[in-house]
Amino acid sequence: MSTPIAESELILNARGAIYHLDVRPEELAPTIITVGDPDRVKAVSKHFDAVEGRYQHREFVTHTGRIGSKRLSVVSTGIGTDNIDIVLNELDALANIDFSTRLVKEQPASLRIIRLGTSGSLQENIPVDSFVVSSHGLGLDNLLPFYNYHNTPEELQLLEAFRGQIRMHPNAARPYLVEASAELAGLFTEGFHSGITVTCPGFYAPQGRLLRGQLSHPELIDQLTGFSFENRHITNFEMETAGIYGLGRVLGHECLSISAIVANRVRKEFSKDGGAAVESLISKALGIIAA
Ligand code: R1P
Ligand code: URA
Repeated sequence: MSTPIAESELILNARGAIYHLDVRPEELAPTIITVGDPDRVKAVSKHFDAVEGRYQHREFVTHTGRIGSKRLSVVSTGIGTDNIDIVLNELDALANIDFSTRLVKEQPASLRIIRLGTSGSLQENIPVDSFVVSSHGLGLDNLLPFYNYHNTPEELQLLEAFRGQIRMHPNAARPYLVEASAELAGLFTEGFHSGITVTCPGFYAPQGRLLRGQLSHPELIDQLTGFSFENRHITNFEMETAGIYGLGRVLGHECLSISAIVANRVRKEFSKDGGAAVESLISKALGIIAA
């Protein structure tokens, strides 16, 4: 027999909505688009035929509506896997916990969670303004080790190859790796590059970028670009994908991360109009999601 989840763990506000997102269970759709930038939420929901609700608390903006008969929510996560911990757990709670009894529902629901973000390319032939589907999220952050999760034998092989080829600083977190939802990845093939996405715990030194000072791992970009195992390569890096894939694995959700490339770190180029690239990714992805 299960016990109700305590008020300190499942935190609900005065309108019965979950603490950080300020969303109630009936206000969330089963297909969810996540974006980093709160302003990007309206750039997604402007494509909806109808918006049924808008919610906001801190950097977490949610719009729920529909395209045709497909009900969708778009949620901003802000930046980083620490925020992903909050967003994925609260989305899961909305779907899988009965807020009136505080009990976990007997039949778990699996959400479809698709990140539409921006990213830096690590390959010369993946130019700015192109799109990358993350076949795997490889986390250099420290989120997933706080959870119990399982890896497939293929994931462990790839991870071992990474750990063998790329020696992280001795005080860095131990890298982890989780594969995308094969079902979702299969929908996004034409017009998308695909490869391993490295998720970093920062934008500057953790992505080999430095404005002042010194890097502890100056070879990081070259090593990530050169990684190869059984014809798999690292295509790009950003700051959320591995956390989304990892918590998707822990909580039983189908997850996919797609990025518009705004920087190419090999060619040292930055998009002249990243906003247009993101707009174009949103239109293309929504066409596929709502089909
Ligand atoms: C850094 O500028 C941010 O951009 C990328 C990174 O993952 C990080 O969140 O994604 P978003 O544009 O979706 O926020
Ligand atoms: N987002 C990142 O995290 N890195 C980049 O280089 C561009 C976007």
